[in-house]
Amino acid sequence: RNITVLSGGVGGARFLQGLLRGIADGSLPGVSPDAEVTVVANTADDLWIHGLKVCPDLDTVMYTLGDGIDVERGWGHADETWSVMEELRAYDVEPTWFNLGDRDVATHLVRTQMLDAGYPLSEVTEALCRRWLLPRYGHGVRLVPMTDDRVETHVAIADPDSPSGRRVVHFQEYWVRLRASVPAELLVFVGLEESTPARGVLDAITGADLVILPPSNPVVSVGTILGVPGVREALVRTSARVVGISPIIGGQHVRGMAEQMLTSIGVEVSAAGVGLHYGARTSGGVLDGWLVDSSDSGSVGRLAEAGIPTAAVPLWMSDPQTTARMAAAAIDLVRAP
Ligand code: GDP
Ligand code: FO1
Ligand code: CA
Repeated sequence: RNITVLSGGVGGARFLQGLLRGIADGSLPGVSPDAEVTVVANTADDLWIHGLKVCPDLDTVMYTLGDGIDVERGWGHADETWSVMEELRAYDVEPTWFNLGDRDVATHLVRTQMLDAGYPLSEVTEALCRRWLLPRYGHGVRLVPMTDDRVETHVAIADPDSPSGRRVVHFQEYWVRLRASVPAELLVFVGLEESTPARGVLDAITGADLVILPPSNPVVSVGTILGVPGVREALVRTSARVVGISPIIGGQHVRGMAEQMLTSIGVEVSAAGVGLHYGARTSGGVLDGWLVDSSDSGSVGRLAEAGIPTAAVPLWMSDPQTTARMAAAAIDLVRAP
């Protein structure tokens, strides 16, 4: 059983904890405990800062599945210290709005020196995962970046001082410094159209029995992965069933900035809006099935009419066991009869 998950950071990582729990305890219908999971992670959040390459979604998945994550923050290490940041501030070196923990800095130092030595990001990720994933999951879990090429989400925001009335900031500045408090007037995915899927990404999709779109940000996490040339085509042609899970519950995101991102691209901020945005595979989209939260059960009819079989189940990922039940419902929805 090969399962491929297209993931962002916190939402995708939480979902993966449940999926892996369900695989381990054999509670997923038709999924054997030796099922292998390939995680294709978004890299458009990545940021070069203080000379270091930071890959937030890769690191959030890696630290979460490796039990090194700070659970409350959802990013960076647990029991972190901030001496490097204190020293950068003492030198008055900007930007200081992006916080790098001392332990986290070591990850970025290893990654940056391997990139400088010519290793592609996918091989760097594999090396880092020898510490975080291999001892725990063996070859049951593989984490790959969507591409080895540099891709960055940038956001155009209003700026009265600029002749164009706008200025562009990196996604991380939009989220971390601005807290997505101003409208994202335009999203620019720098380098995405020129990027190529990392080694193994297309095979992971075409060779899977099941592909899952977890409740990650549909625009800047899953959307960017779908935007890597070749990925969408692989999803349409794969013999795998493709099932998605809504990150929007009751018309709101659970955390983060999906509301702002969906609004920016003109997609309705609702479980149905996101499902229709991904589209039914039978009409050129990617979904064979879509999970909405019980509170959104009213949208099941609208989605079914659009050719998207939909189920309404609890979608709050409060703990891995609960999330495992959500994963089971997703698998059940698209299981071959
Ligand atoms: P990021 O890269 O760190 O922003 O993480 P992702 O893109 O993987 O996931 C972010 C999305 O996860 C947000 O849009 C949230 O609405 C969604 N999310 C977080 N927790 C939950 C949850 O418990 N249930 C559901 N359905 N979505 C969630
Ligand atoms: N998120 C914040 O809200 N504040 C931060 O200072 C911050 C630093 C940071 C450092 C490394 C890293 O891997 C992630 C970090 N994040 C931080 C989260 C980051 O903004 C993620 O990209 C978001 O969760 C959206 O994906
Ligand atoms: Ca992210």
